[in-house]
Amino acid sequence: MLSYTERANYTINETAKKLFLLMDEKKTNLCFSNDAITKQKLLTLANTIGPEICILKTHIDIVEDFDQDLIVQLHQVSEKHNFLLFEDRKFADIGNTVKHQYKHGIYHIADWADITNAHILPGPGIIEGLREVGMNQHRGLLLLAEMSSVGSLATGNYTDKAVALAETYKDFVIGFISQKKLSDNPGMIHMTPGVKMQDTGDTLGQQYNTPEHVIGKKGSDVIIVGRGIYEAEDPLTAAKEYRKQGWEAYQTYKK
Ligand code: 5BU
Repeated sequence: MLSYTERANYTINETAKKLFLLMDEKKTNLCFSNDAITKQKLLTLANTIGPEICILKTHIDIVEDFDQDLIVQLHQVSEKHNFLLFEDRKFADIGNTVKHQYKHGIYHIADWADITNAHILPGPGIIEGLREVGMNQHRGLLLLAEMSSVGSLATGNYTDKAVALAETYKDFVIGFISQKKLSDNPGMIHMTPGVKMQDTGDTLGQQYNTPEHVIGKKGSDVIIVGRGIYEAEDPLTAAKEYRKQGWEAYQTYKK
């Protein structure tokens, strides 16, 4: 396998290139899922965990006191600690609608999120709609090829279709949310949620694997960790541990 830096040469998408280089430069393949529901909590966590991560993932629509200042501050924190912003919006409508959801409304996701993601259920039009907005702003899109939850319907042919669609739109699609490596194209990035060291799942269908399993055995690139970090007694110490394990797993896998 190649290093992340070498893999930057296999993508034409600027955000993907930036991410690959940033991962090697900062030596981290950890994405922190910052699922805080208040502005203060979200920013405090972003500042604390920021030095350990390559990406901060948000669900901006769960923040009760959302305002434009949150975006300004989030952007500042991302510059200070050098990580990318990923809004886990999971778009799922027809092209014309997602275009508006991405660009307009309260959140203006395309204006600040380097990366967002989409289901492929509606077919290629969803990618084309998002691409019309995102390409101008040098953004990247991840396709939801698999999910971490029990009984997920994103399997088999559906997953294969996501891989094929990614190749068709590789100027904008930078990779996948998946549970394992799916594409042989080194320019495609695989990000995996459902990562926690202690538990095997929660009461609502989430299923967990370890960083070593996800990166070292399944060949993914980026671990996405939420509660494993922000519910830990000491979130920073936990983040450092996930970072270490994720990084070491890729170095071993790469050989
Ligand atoms: P957790 O606290 O580490 O379980 O949070 C996982 C995060 O990843 C959470 O924000 C989910 O919305 C997100 N997620 C997921 O858990 N599983 C999936 O298949 C996808 C996203 Br796609």
